[in-house]
Amino acid sequence: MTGPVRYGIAEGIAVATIASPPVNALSAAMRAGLAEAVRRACADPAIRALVIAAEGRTWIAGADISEFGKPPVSPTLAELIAMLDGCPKPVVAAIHAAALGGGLEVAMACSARVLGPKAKLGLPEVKLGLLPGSGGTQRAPRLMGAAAALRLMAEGEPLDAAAAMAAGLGDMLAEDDLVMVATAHAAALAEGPPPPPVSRRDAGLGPREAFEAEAAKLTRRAATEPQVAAMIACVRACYELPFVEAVAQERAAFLALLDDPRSKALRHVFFAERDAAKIADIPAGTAPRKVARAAVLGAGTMGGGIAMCFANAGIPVRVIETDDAALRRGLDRIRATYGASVKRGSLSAEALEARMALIEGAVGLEAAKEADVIVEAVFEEMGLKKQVFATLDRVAKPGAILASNTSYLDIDEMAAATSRPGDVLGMHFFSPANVMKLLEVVRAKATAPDALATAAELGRRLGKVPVVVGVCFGFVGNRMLARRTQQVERLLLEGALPQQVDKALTDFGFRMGPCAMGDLAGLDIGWRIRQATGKRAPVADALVEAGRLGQKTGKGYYLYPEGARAGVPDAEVAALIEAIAAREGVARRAIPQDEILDRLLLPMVNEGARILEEGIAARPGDVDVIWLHGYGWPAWTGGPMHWAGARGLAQIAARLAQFAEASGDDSLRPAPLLARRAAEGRGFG
Ligand code: 3H9
Repeated sequence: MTGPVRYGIAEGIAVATIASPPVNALSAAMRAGLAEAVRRACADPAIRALVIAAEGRTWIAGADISEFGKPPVSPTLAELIAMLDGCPKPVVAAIHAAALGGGLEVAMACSARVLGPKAKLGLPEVKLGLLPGSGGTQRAPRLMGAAAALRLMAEGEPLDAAAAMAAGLGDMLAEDDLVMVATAHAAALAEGPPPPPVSRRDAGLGPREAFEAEAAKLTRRAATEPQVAAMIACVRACYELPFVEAVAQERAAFLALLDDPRSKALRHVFFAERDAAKIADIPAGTAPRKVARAAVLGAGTMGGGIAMCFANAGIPVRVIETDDAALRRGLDRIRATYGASVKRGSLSAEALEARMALIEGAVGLEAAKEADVIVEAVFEEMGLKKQVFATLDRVAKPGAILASNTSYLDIDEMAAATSRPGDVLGMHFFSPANVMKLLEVVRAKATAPDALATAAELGRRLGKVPVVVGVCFGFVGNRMLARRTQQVERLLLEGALPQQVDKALTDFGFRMGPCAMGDLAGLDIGWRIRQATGKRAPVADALVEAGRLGQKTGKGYYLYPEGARAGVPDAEVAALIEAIAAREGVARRAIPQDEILDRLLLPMVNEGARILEEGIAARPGDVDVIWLHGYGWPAWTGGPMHWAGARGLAQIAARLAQFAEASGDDSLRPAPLLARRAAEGRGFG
């Protein structure tokens, strides 16, 4: 048998081996290969049982997500699974790595599962806005109990081999020789009476009360995540409906979810995240440079957070400051941040010490000379940055990556301060750097392809989602954010209050609105940038000038009585805004929430279109990934560019034109790319 499934026979046991790189997804060809193996094993009287094994980094990663929404090709996964379920000879799954989604559903339709030490079993469909759609909601409860199965599906996180054994998903653990052990197990099963198919093991469901208690814990999520509501209903059907009817209910629910815009958006995110890792237009096979040691310049909040990223990834890092006192403060802050994780129970005391042991403090730039990558996180001032880069040019070893963590300054200018601009790029972390997933890798004019590949690979080693962007003021994320910030200011002057602005965004799905966010970060940050760039924001400036810097001073857009983390609206702020509006000659009016939302989001989409047209971002999905991982844009809307496309660019263009008309601000006119795509009836993708 050719194709992705090899068929072999050893001592009366057939072994079907899957090899379909990269992840053994259940493509049409693979389903056909497996179905053929089952048919052949059943038809051959010399065969007593069948083992399904696989090669590669996963056992089966699940259904082929890229086939979703296309016409079904027989044998469908449901047909294959029905064949396995009805197979008169024992079928044993020999699982060496991840069996996810449809992959685990295949395994659960087998008579038994033998796990290798690196096996991982999970049903991650929830993350794609789906539920297991090939009998998983019926078989997992019969193997592990309905309550535990519901938890597995709702969390979407895989169990490792030991946990899967304890849960009842695995029948046997094979420390080594997995296929041999599975073959022996299959032969043993063939000796006795055939094991009942999992579809008939109703005794495994466990008490209904335990399931209902688990379902009750998911009430809140079920209200907003349709896939969670559907999985509760399907698992409940285990108790109420015959297996075949319950599977039909699951199928109908799966198809309905597949069509839901939220699932479409989450599937877009899945591929966009993976595409973002691909760097356009660098020669194929460009090898990244070796990174064994790092240095971070600056032990402030940002520098400290970046140093923690290296230590968390097991990379020794030197944190460099200009004097002992600043260094001490920085190192103390890092220890305190780790200490908080130990208190919360998310880090052990030993791990804290192990990570601190990887972080070494030093004074003076000479200390950066052994590092393979140097990230500067010094004060945002071009003169200082250029000085730092000129010094690094002298001290850094040849081939070291010289990276700036600047949020908006010109990296080309910094590169020009060195004699090795090919080694210079941006690594823009987001605050708090040790937590936020996004890393903008900024490609300057002269950045060498292998330097870029190194930064992107390093980003992944640090557990980040790296996205390559070009040089411009604020790069992608902050450049779009500036459009939103501008609108916040105008909305406040024209009639909205901070709590109304924030509510528009939290109702949309952001965890926090821009005013609460500003208070958390400190309003002085934006103020300092405006001072340096000659811009003004009457309301935000007035708050800072009145000493209202945000949470750290107990008041900003909101009041924070006695160190409270959630702010309360403050009448003083309302009065201040009204006074400034009067001073600026702006007549205030009640602004409906949908207008607030559109005025916050549409100018960002417009800026995203300009960014794409200028080539600052390579793909619309890259812009989405940046907003999802750097700014908390709700994933189930797919990110700004996907969301805009799904809503309809024609409508967005019309709305922007209205805003431009009403405000006299031409920058709100639909960007050429947006206008073109709107006219063509297309999205950005
Ligand atoms: C399902 O099963 C529904 C059923 O219940 C019912 C159906 C009727 N399909 O992540 P990586 C590609 S829903 C298609 O970088 P890693 C991926 O795009 C599915 N393609 O590797 C990438 O392509 P490229 C439930 C897939 O080693 C390449 O493989 N299963 C699929 O870091 C490498 O991926 C899931 O949700 C797929 N299912 O991580 C699991 N999976 O190179 C989804 C991957 O062109 N997958 N690709 O960019 C994962 O979580 C990770 O890929 C995995 C490997 C952990 C497996």
